[in-house]
Amino acid sequence: MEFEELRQLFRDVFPGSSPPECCRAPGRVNLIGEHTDYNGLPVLPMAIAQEIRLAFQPRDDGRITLSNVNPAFPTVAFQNAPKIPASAAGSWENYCKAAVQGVNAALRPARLAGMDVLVSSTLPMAAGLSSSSALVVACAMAYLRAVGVRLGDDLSRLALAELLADAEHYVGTRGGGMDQAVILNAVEGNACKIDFFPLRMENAPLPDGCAIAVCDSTVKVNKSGEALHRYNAGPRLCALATALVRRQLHEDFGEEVELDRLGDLWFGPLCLTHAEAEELCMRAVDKPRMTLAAIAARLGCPPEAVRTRWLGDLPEPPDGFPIQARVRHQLTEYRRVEMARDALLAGDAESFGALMNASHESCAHDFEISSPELDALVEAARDAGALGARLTGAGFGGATVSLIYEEDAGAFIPAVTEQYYRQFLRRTGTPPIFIAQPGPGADYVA
Ligand code: NG1
Repeated sequence: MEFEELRQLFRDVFPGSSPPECCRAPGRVNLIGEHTDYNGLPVLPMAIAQEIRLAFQPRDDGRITLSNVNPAFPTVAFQNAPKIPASAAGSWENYCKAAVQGVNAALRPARLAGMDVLVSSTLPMAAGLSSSSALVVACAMAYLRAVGVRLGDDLSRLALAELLADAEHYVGTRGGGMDQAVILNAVEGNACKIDFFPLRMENAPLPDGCAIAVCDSTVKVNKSGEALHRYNAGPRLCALATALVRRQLHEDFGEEVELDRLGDLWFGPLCLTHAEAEELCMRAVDKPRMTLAAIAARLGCPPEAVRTRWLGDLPEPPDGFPIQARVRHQLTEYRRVEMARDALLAGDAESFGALMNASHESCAHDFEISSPELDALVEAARDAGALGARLTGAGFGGATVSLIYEEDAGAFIPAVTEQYYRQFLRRTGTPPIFIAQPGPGADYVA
């Protein structure tokens, strides 16, 4: 829905209101660097043209009413408060609650304002395109207006991205800060390499003539619903790996060494090289699989303590947890992101594509976030001539990204349709593929 129509509709949905303001927040695809952000290791995403659009109007009484032009999302209202009770897992209003509570906690506004909000979207939900973070960002931008904070003047875009990365944990996922960072800071025509703690961004355009083909596997992943536990297994095992590495450092140095996340090996006071970090990690996690009992013995604490502190309800596989493979993915993916950034800066499409392919293999085998559908779709894209193809985002379903020459799109789309959508999914009709160029970040719309 265009903004003009959205403004009109707002006045029907909220009768008696004055003309609303509008803002937009784009979706994103990650080109390389998967499940690395929450470890403090870099990622390389780009914003896309599909976006969440909001019409909104502040109110004085602290009442927040959310309505959606899509009737699948029921209208909800709640009272603003320092601690806002969450709705049932998977409820769409939780993303707005996350944004409002996050801004309240970080900025402590003098008055907890309310707002009426009408949401519309050109961004498919649960397709790995970060519709959830786009909604969080858009709601936060609307709420900033309600509490009189000017984005870019009173609060920088990087600071808002950092605070919203934490705020989104409200919905139960333990994600990193990639999505909020790229959604708020993307620059049209550029992908961006993002580093964390503190947040830093570096822009790089796609190689000449190239575009990203985004193919929806059509397997939906509701990360705040049933897929929550599968997603959180990544952060949980990485946090446990960090504890094992910290233990190893303690043994090596005879004293406690601070290590909050794996990325601190390179960026913290330790400042290790890749080779040193690899050598240390492989000594700390020296078996392909570790049982709960073995992990507890290594950490010097009872198994129940390991469960409570790191694993939660993650079931123990019969042959133990595959922590070594998870760590290997982090180590190799970090290197690939660095090389991918260099390839973009050098305009080297072939190298960038090869790194995307290698990333997919690592996501599939070492991080185990792929699925038969994603593997088949990646293979179809490569067979159709992509320079590189991989799953994008949290995994388990959602979309793939392929680097192609834009002029080849006309041949790429029917070839992938024939191989994946017709054969693998036995579907016909318009294939859920779009060709993307890096889009701009979120903004208010005049
Ligand atoms: P998506 O694909 O939007 O669910 C999630 C996390 C990211 C990152 C990726 C995997 C959130 C909001 N997003 O993204 O931080 O960890 O998975 O690379 O949790």
